[in-house]
Amino acid sequence: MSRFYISMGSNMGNSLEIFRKALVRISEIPNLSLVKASSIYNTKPWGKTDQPDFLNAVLLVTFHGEGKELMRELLAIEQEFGRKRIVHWGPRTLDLDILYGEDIACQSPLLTLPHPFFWDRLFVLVPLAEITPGFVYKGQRISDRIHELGDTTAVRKEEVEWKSRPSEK
Ligand code: PH2
Ligand code: MG
Ligand code: MG
Repeated sequence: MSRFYISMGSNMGNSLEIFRKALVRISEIPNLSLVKASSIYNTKPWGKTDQPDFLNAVLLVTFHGEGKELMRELLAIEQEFGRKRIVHWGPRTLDLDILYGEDIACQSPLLTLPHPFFWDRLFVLVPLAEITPGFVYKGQRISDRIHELGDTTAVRKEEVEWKSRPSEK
């Protein structure tokens, strides 16, 4: 069993509804348990800036199986929500990336772990720090990395409820 961090991103369609439904679908992946989900954040586009703002969130899950199997499940869920790969880093209904697996390195066409850019992107580091404030990568604390990257105004927490509470189901 391994612990994986997954990022969710969307800037096309009804992103909040997509996040709510996708979280249910992710929880249903065989051999997976959802441990924590961050709040949802409204974020300025990173890399390719001429596109709408995103919603982003980060999940911590445990999964009995390899990263590649988990990635295949996540790609299938992206497809369910109408993901079309047209523009590199362009607008998308749902992007599910595995950011990091504890004690896991992986280099294949399907999956590279750790994710090559995760430590540079505030839109994943801020939600990741919310669920795991003690996260350390290559000897650096996540809080120090966020401080180093600076402009956190590009990442704003949305005051919305999106995880179904235990009483609801
Ligand atoms: N995803 C990208 C490129 N840029 N910017 C934000 N704010 N959020 C994203 O999820 C995102 C991005 C490619 O995956
Ligand atoms: Mg991505
Ligand atoms: Mg992706």
